[in-house]
Amino acid sequence: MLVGSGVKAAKAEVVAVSKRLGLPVIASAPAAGLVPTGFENFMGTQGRMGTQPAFEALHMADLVVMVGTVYPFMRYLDQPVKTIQINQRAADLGVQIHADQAVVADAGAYLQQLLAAQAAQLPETAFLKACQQSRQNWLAYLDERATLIDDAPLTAEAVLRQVGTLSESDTIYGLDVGNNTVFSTRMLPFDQQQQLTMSGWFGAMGYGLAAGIAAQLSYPKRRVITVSGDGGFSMVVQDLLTQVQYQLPVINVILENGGYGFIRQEKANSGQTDYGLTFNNANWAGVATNMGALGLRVTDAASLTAAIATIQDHLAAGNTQPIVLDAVITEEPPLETGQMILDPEQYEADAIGAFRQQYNLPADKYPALRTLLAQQDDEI
Ligand SMILES: Cc1ncc(C[n+]2csc(CCOP(=O)(O)OP(=O)(O)O)c2C)c(N)n1
Ligand SMILES: [Mg+2]
Repeated sequence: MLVGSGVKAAKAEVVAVSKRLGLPVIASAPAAGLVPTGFENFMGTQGRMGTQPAFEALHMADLVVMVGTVYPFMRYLDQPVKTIQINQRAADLGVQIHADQAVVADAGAYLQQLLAAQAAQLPETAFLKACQQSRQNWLAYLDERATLIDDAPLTAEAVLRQVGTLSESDTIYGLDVGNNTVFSTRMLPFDQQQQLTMSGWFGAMGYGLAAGIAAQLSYPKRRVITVSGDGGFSMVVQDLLTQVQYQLPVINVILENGGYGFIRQEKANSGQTDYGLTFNNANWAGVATNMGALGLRVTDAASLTAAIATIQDHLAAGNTQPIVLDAVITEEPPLETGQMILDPEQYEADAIGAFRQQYNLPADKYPALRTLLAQQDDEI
C-alpha cells in the first residue's frame, strides 16, 4: 500500500488496513509523517528521499494499492505492476501510471469500507515477513549511522537523532530541500501527532526557515523545528530577523556540509564533474547570535550533546528566542535509495558488489529483500 498526503485524516485506517490485510505500507516523502515511525509494517518513504525497505518492497510488488497519492515516481517502476488507485479527485487517477482499478473516493471512507468487507484477519504472507525483517535491518543501519563517536566528525544521522530528542508529541517540522530532506524524513520521529511541511513538487530551497515562521505563528503552543542545508539556509538567513522580531521560539537546524550535497550526488551518479558545488559558510551560530537569536555551533559529539542540553534548558525556562543549531557534518551523501542495485535477479553480482561497497552496505547485515524472501520461503 502506497499512501500520500490524501490519508491525512485516515491515519488510523491506514494502520488498520495494513494489519488486517497484511500489507507493507510505503509513504510518499510529504506523507512521511502520516504513518507512525514505529509501526512494524511501515517501510518508510520511497524514492531518493527514501529507505531501502520501501524501495525494495515497491520494486518487488505485484500489486500496489495507491491511496491518496499521485506519486510521480510510479512511472519509473521497472517491473510490470497492477495498481488500484483511490483518490477523491478523479483528475488524479491514472496520471502517473495506469490504474487497473480506479476509485473516486475519500481515503478514509474507502479504507473503512475495506475493513468492513474484510472482517477476518488475513494470514501474514512471506512477503510481509520479509519486508518486516528488511525494516528491522534498516533501523539497525540508521542506528549505526546515528551513533555518536567521540572526536569524530558528525554524521547528519547523528545530529538528527539528537535533534529528535527535542521533539514533542505534536512538533511541527519545516524541512528544506536537499540531502537534508532525505536525512530528515529518515531520522525524525513521527510516532504521535508530529507533522511535517516541505516543498514537495517544487523543491524550493529556502522553504524550511519560512515554514518555521508560518508554523510557529499558526500554532504558537506547538514546538517547531526546521532543518535546512547550508545552501538553503544561506539563501534566506535574513528571515531569521523575522523570527527574532516576533519572538518565535523556532529551533532551526542547519546541516552544514560546505556545499550543494544533493546536486553533488546527482552529478556523481551521472558521471559529471564536481564543478561549482562548494561554497563558503559563515559561522551561522555567530550570525544568529548577532541577529538576536540563540546561536550554537557544533562539530563533534561533545559539542552536540552540550548544545542539546543548552537548548533543553532554554526550553524548560520558557524560551521565546529563535534558536539556530549550526551542525558541521561530514560530506557523506545519504545512502542512495533512488535506484538501489541490490536485487540478485535483476543485477549482476559485480554491480551489486560495487553498490554495496560504495555505500558501505554489507550483504550479511543488509541482505536484499529477495534474499530475505527466499529465507522465508525456506522456513515455510
Ligand atoms: C531555489 C532553488 N535553487 C536550486 C535548487 C536545486 N537544488 C536542489 S537541492 C540543491 C542543493 C541544496 O544544498 P543545501 O541546501 O546545502 O543542502 P544539502 O543537499 O547539502 O543537504 C539545489 C541547488 C532548488 N531546489 N531550489
Ligand atoms: Mg549543503
